[in-house]
Amino acid sequence: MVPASARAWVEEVRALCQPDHVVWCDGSEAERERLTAEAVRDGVLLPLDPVKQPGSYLHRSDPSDVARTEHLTFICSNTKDEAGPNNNWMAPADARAKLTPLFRGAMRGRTLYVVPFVMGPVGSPFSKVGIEITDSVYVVLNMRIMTRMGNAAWTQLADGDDFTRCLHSLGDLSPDRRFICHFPQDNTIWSIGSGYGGNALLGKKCLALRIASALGRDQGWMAEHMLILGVQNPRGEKHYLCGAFPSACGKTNLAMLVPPPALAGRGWKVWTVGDDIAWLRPGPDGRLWAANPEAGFFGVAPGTSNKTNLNAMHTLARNAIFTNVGLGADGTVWWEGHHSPPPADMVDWRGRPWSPGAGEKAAHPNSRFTVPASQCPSIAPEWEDPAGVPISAILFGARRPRTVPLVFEARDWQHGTFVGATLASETTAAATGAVGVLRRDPMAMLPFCGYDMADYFGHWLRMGARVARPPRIFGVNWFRTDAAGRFLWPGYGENLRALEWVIERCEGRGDAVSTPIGNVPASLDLEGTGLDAAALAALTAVDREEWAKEAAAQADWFGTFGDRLPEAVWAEHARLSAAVSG
Ligand code: O2Y
Ligand code: MN
Repeated sequence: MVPASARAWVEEVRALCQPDHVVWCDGSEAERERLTAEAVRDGVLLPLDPVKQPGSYLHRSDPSDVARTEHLTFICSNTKDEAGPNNNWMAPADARAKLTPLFRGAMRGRTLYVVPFVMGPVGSPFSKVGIEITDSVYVVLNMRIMTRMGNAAWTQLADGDDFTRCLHSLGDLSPDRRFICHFPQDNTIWSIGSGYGGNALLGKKCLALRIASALGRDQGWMAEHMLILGVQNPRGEKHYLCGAFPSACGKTNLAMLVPPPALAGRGWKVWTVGDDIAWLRPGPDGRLWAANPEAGFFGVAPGTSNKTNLNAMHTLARNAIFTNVGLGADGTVWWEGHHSPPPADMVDWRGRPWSPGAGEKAAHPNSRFTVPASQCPSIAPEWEDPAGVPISAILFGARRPRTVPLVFEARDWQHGTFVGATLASETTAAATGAVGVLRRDPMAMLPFCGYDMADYFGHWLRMGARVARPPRIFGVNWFRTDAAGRFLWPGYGENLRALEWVIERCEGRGDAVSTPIGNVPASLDLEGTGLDAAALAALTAVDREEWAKEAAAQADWFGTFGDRLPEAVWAEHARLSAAVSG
């Protein structure tokens, strides 16, 4: 059942890392129970209250290891040019020479787990097989939630060798010996020195975005940092949307949106297909189809509450692994922004006594929950359809207090590619510590594109030409403020009102006003919001002076890509500059 290619690779790694034991994981429930018991015994997982948080555990990562580490993440393509200015680059031979001694003997005294997994619905043409070798039982248990792990991978692989080789070791957890290296030409990832999230669960950002983006470029598909949702209108018709948002822009909340009473009462429903990553391929009908490669959610805990994301709260009510949140004496977890008051006698994410006046946060700002997507009340019945779902629209959203309207429609695919390429978001304290700094993050892919971003824009343009009925592309901004800094838009479930207009436009309806940056709504369904036509005018205003400044900033930034930036992107920029000047 296990192909010779996989056996040979595991043997090679075993000889290098010298573990005491080797365990081939099968993904079964019995195996999950056994590994969980071992993790509890070794203090890797702390069991939570079996009644209040059934089947759930807390993990505390090393305090120096709490987030993705972009400066230690490398694309080891054959040439530096191929990796582009958006990536750290290391020559493949240098990377192997640097990391091989770190892996040598790294698993002595530990167990080497072989984790076969499928990204994407099993048996789907979208899907890809990976094998992660790791010495972290926490990684194994998270991979079981986040991927289709186990024998399904061997079945899909048959006797082939088309799998991503994902090698991970905790090493000594020192940031000085921490490297996350991607070898796109070898379909290989090497990660050492971190046990956290995207650095260690190699199916997620490393495979499903960095490696997959390069595979997609070569094979004619797209790996995108996008949610996928289904919006069902009162006639029962569903449209599927993809959306790219930089961090701290409410992407998970949008993926699990709860319609406000006024729209729910009229029959509007929202379905979740994916919260973070979309793989897109041209379908036989001339449309672009999408699948979620993941099987679970790895969501940010702080700020998640019954008010901001009721569906997420229901999802994580059981069978969850929490990382770096606070813990009460009653065996329940807590984080800043939770709707409940903190439980009594709490310890913080490092296990130190904590009380509300402590002056420090109980949960790390990047603390997480890992839960099966199947537990989400809004999960679409078709979320694992091997065919994927047909995409009507793509949204590019960011946090922009000024300049960018609530929602606007690009003229066509080329213009939409430009809208995505110019995506920029203002930082929040949670993200960086610095507030209000504008960060460019094209298609929200800057940390995740496995090759030169200018070439990636070129790939977008080529893909548009390959589909006869491409999705329409829209910009959205839930965060516009007035002169006093107050939000103009209520956000959360009310964002469905903007999606209603998006869908009308996809159906060839919906009144629009043409502006220099694209079409904005002439009217929106605002019933029950307390907002009027003047509020809509403020939300959709396009100020030429502000846009002239934006175009100048875009030009500076595009300049960093040199000659590789496609002419079509410069043409769109010239068109915008001309439209907003004078
Ligand atoms: O900090 C990490 O390792 C996780 S980053 C992450 C996790 C889930 C979804 N998205 C992201 C992200 O950075 O975009
Ligand atoms: Mn993400």
